[in-house]
Amino acid sequence: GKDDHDIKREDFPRDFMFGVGTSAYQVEGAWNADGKGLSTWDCFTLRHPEKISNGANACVTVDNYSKMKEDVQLLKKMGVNYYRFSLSWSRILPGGKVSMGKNLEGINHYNKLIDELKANDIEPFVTLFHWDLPQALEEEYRGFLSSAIVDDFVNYAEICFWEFGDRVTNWVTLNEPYRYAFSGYVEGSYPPGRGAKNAESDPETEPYIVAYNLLNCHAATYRKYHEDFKDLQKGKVGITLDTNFFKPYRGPHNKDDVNAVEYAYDFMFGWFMEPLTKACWPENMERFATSATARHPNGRALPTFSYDQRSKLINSYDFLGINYYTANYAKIRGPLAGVASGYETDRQYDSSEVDPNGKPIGEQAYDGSWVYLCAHELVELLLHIRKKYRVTKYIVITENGSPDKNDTKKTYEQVRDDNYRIKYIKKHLEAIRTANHKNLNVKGYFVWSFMDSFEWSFGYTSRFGMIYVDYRNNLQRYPKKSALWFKKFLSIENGGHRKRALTNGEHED
Ligand code: PNW
Repeated sequence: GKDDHDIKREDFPRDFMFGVGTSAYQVEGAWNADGKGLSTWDCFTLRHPEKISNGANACVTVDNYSKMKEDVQLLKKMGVNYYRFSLSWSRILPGGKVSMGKNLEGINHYNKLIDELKANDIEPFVTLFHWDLPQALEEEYRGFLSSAIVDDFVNYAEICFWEFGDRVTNWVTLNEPYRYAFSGYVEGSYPPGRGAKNAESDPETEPYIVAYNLLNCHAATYRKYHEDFKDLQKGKVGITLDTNFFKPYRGPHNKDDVNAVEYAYDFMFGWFMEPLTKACWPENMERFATSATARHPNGRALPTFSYDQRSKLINSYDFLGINYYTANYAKIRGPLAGVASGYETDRQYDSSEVDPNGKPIGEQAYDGSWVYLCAHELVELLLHIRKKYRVTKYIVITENGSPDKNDTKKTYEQVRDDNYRIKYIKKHLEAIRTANHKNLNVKGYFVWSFMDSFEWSFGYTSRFGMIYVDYRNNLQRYPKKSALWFKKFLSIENGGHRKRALTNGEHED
């Protein structure tokens, strides 16, 4: 059949977006160079080294800020036609707000990056916000806990559209608002470190307020682009949501776990997708998050979207970005003992990476990793999304990838033959081919990540790159086997858009 031959470039339309991704805080370094202001991640890693493996930070990381041209050459060699990266808000607006002044050197850096990409036939795919909020806004009004963020976000976005929109036509407003709200305000593992374990915070309301403000930032930015820039710049504005695929723990006949699957979507993907499509919260979220509690004896309520916010939200995306890594089992759970009431107790389900017999849900990247290879589940996820949320706009897989198999090993020799990653990517490309045969309208695929970099809580202990970075020797870059595999897959012989550009010392197999 048409779905079972080895995956080829020709299985995808010529204008399919093939790329790799990074984010500003993870790769740039240059944390205080050329007028950049501090971000919440700069401050958090320095103040809370205990929250990051080995107390690491990304003040320097892989120094993509200075190695920008070299890195664009690596992208070119790889043969990708798109590159996804994010802008550092505090590099452009050091104090977060326009009134505090623009940083022309920061703007200039991104102008150079964008020009360099275009000169090498690579289209920029740009995320406005990949979690690194200007610290000044966190301090002034507690960042996304305040609706004051919306005007500042839109003003920042407007500067980006104004400065870069003549050359950038693919925009993502937010990367993974779910993880931003969950890790920052439930787990407390990301800045601002709030949540159940932080006595000052209110886990019953804060994650929901943050989600509300994130959504309003997104929607207002989308409308701003369509009102003031779209006619001239002709670009697209989307949002990137992260979701796992969920399966009922005890199988499809267990009603409780089938409900748990619903709750899992409602509290992860639907948390953002329902507001974007219906301008309201998922019904189950309304049901479980509005009860009377000790902290809120008169009952607590989810934030309500005003009429104006609703009309901005509905269908406020030209495409839907999805970050897909793995699947989980969902199982129903009763009241939670010993956990502060809030988002975590509201969601009524536990996730599990193994079935009731202890069998893992897919091939695990390495012992202890959260990534399992569950590629066919991506097809099911896309079908589910289309059905449940009636998504008809095109989809871009904005992230998909795996950490190195042997994650404790550090040398190039130990990780260069990344066969697990090659298999992982191949299987997901096959899944996308199948999805498109079912008219699921996937127009792009970005591997996470272009190169090894600062992996948030994991610091430098988890490597997602197709390019290896030697942290012990001058941050030298070397391709892992997957980079060469991807290059071959994308090459002209396979119907790729560009001639092969193999040079000095590189060999194919
Ligand atoms: C995403 N989890 O984050 C981010 O968008 C990237 O910046 C990040 O490097 C990449 O995935 C790989 O982790 C996630 O623990 C972080 O389930 C953690 C999880 C999922 C996504």
